[in-house]
Amino acid sequence: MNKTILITGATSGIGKATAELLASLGFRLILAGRRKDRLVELKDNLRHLAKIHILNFDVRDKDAISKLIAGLPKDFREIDVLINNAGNAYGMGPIHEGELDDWDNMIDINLKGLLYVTRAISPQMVERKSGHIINIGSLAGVETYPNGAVYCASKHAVVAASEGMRKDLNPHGVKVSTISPGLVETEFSEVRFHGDKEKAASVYKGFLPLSAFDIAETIEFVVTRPDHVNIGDMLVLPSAQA
Ligand code: NDP
Ligand code: 8X3
Repeated sequence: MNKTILITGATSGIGKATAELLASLGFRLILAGRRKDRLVELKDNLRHLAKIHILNFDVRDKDAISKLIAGLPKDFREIDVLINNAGNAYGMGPIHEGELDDWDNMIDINLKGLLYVTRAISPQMVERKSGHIINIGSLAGVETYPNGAVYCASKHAVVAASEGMRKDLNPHGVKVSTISPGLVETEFSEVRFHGDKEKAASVYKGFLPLSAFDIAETIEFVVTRPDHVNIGDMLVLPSAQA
């Protein structure tokens, strides 16, 4: 496939499964995340399938992002598709007991980080009058639940930013899609509960959640539509979740 795709949050969960699936289809991939060892391992595992370049950055680091994007090797410089997937929840509890550092993490990573990466890459898409940005929202960006006010707010903001950027970029020939998953079993809950594996596993007990691969397949569908088709918004739920 003759497209270059940048995936943020490629070291785990949805981003990693998407990297594996898109590599198997031969897309040229730029894989981003903070855990460099995982990026290196992923590149080693996928290099027989596709051209892979890794970028090691924190989405909160706006200076590093613009430098790394500007310094991409020639083969990877023109990014056709940006998948803004990096994100997590930190903590779960009522608003009056919230940890301020957790709130900063969610807003700085899920919202501001997504915006920084978009700001660094969208100008080249506008210039070429072609490109596609896929933002990973959440069911938490469409509804709210108790003890999740700030994560839900960060994801509502992602959905709003995604709609807004679709309007801004539409006249320039750039497509914007939002994919909003329900519960997916990844490292998400382990991060949310600050490494408590037992508590994390309990989130997925008693029903069959989505797998990261389920969302990777959804992303693949959105990426592979013809140029004149844009999947605007997709809400993808496990059958057990209403
Ligand atoms: P994981 O925890 O498995 O993966 C999160 C990814 O985001 C990792 O690759 C991590 O990489 C990356 N990431 C986190 N913080 C940063 C940062 N500051 N800078 C760069 N990369 C970062 O979770 P999921 O795969 O489940 O999550 C992917 C996306 O899907 C998130 O946006 C999440 O909100 C969303 N989502 C998840 C759902 C679920 O139930 N799991 C449901 C709905 C939406 P590293 O730590 O190496 O930087
Ligand atoms: C992740 C899904 O329901 O835990 O966005 O918020 S949920």
